[in-house]
Amino acid sequence: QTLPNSSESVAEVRIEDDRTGLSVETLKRAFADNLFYIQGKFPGIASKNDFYMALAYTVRDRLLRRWLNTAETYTRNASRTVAYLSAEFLMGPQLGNNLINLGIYDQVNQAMKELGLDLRDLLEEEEEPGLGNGGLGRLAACYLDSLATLEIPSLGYGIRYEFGIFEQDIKDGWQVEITDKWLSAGNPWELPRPEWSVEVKLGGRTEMRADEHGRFKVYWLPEKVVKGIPYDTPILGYKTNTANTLRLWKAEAVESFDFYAFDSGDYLGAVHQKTVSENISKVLYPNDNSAQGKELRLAQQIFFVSCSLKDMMRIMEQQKVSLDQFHEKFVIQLNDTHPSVAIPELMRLLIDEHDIPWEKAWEITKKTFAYTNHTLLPEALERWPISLFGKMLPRHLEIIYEINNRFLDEVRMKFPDDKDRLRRMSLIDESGERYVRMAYLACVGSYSINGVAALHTELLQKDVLHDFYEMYPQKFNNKTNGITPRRFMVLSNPRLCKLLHSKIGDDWVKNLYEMKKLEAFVDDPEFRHQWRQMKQEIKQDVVDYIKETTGINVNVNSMFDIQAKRFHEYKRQHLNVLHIITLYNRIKANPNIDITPRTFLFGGKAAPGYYMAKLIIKLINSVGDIVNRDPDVRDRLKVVFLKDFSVKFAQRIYPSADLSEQISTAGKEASGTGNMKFALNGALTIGTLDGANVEILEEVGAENFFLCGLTTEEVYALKAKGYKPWEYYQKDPELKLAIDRIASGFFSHGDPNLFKPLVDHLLGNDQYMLMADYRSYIDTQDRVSEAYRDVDRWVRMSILNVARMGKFSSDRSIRDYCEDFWKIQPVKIELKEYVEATA
Ligand code: GFP
Repeated sequence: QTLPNSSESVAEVRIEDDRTGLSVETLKRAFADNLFYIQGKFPGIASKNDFYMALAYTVRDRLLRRWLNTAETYTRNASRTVAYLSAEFLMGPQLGNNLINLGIYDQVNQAMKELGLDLRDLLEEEEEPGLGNGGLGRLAACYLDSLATLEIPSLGYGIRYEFGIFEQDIKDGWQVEITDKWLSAGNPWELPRPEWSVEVKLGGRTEMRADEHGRFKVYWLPEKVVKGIPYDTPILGYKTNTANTLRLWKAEAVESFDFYAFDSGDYLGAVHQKTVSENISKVLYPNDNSAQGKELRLAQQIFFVSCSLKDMMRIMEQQKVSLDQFHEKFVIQLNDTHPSVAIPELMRLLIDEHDIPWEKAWEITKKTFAYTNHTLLPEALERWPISLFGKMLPRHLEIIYEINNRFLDEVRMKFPDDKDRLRRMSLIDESGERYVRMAYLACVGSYSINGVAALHTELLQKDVLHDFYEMYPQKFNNKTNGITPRRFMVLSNPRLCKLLHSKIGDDWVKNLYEMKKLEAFVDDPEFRHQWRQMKQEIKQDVVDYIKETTGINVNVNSMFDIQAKRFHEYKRQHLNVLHIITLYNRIKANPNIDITPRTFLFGGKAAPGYYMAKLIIKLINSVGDIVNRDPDVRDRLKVVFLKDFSVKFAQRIYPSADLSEQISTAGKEASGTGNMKFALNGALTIGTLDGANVEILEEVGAENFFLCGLTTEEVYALKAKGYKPWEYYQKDPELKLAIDRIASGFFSHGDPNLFKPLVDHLLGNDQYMLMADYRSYIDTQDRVSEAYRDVDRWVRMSILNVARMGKFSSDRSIRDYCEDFWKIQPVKIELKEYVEATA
């Protein structure tokens, strides 16, 4: 398949050598060379992984030239830089994306063909770095792509987890977690930079003593020191010469062996220290939206934050920028509160290690940080027990106390005689066990605070951070999330791209608003026919994939109704299940009923400790077992759970969707980004007025969106009035029957206990208000079914959805960040033949 404009390379290359050349011949030579010299194999004995590695190195060589030119330019200009600090980067496979961004997908495809290999097989071979849980980590990855594409100097800083998000298997309908081993076959994309290692202190105590000038200073006497080693991955922009850096830190012991212990015969003791240190970057916490206050997690946070800040200081020294100018050289974006301990850490570095007075250090700090909030769920807001925090970071706790004292003075001044406000806003929660409130620390220490969709920002201001909004209204702003059309369209949906290319060219890849031009073709019957044809082909691929992986036969003409995202009660996959059961019940009551055939596809992982989410997965599989086998259903409904949702998986599945399920309880989903990926690929959305759904609806038009459920105000009002889920159940016979079927054990081999916790929840307090939204959801689904039967109307709506998605490119988001408060300009990278070899 031809990708848009892919024969055009990013830049003219003057010397066509084996490390830089982009022609099919050179690529073939380079590939053979890498197979031989790096993998040490000849084709006859090479494994698929060897071929993948040889190709990856071939591509990496081509990135390096751009990467070094970029680094050299930034160094020479001492360019202002965005440092994006994130505990998660859910990058997805690198090879395909790099081929797209380099503009050599077709050449490589051809080269592989001539060598008797299939590029698609090699792309499949890549183990993706799953260094994130879901939306937050994937957003960080989209933003890196856009930063490079927009030629903005930037560095992503995070943790090089040895084990990323677990692999999900399904056994007897239940989720089973398997350790991820993404590094086991080697990672061709990274370069270790041991020479830039730094040390991070942990634990111990502080002490006040005089320095050599007789001035009293605080000294931190740590209990332990860990080494951080940076591993760099180039992040190439789409058809630019800019290749920025993702720098991930690996933890190691300062000394691999404790020689004293070793000499005295305690071999295990000697390696113990090494193990303890390395644990810090061992594994990603597979949490979503719950903050657990675990010691190792705090260690991970201070570890990568401290490494990154010291790295920035090293860069400044190298570029001869004075530390007073920290905030001019760097803007640090905090991706949620996970890296917010950077605020006291920067203060500590400036004051304790560089003798900058408090006031000055605080000025610099406040002008450096910007904070993005990603959630409204109270249980997701990080707070650390003082006892744990003080034990691990005694100096930081002192600094936080001092920040808090000065901050509360400010509050007192602005709101005199308001004791309750002081209590509410204190960085220390003293209502019971004492905690440090990290979101509040982030608000006080940053000059900008943003939500990730308009509604979310509004709710932050009204509710979760209301006091801070009253205190610092000027800091608050909205930055609606976006997604990169490179990965989630060009790479993942070549069929649609080809069709778009034939009508509107491909300027949309860099300017998604260009998609608007599609509207001109919506009335063209031939185009609509092609659109439908294309969709069928994509769906057929997924039908084959489902058959191959699950053995289930799926009807390609059925509506593909997909909900793919993390499992969480607020996302309400179980509301979707109630719809499936309702349709099933209608068939059971009347086997000849005229029903629009649907295939319900689910994908997503549940946090290993989140019982209810895991039970919902089991419910889906149990309902599927019955529905898929019941002869009365006559294949009109199919339920498929596709295991191990990942970026790779997402790329395969989004293009096939007819309907995208975005049905969170209003006010709970901060933004959502899956909603954007589906719509950009031509799915219609059934959704609540939540997160970015609100803006998607605004853009595509209410007539092209299936809206359902309560609004945020209605949710609040209903809760205030006293919500009684039981009454909805009693009043609605379809709802009652659906719940009764689950409760009776119909889907659990007669066992009424299996799903009892779920049923009790729904009829008891139903925190996420499924009972209240059920009827609206079902009626809307009935409208969806009807609309789907009108093929022409459906295709029109699908085209218009794609055409109107311009706003949701991550390029737009990044541009907004740059213009509004990063205050940073693009820097053009000229591709020189050589980067100076001498200093
Ligand atoms: C969180 C929020 C989402 C939001 C993303 C990115 O996602 O609504 O779209 O962050 O801002 F919940 P998770 O990391 O929880 O998936």
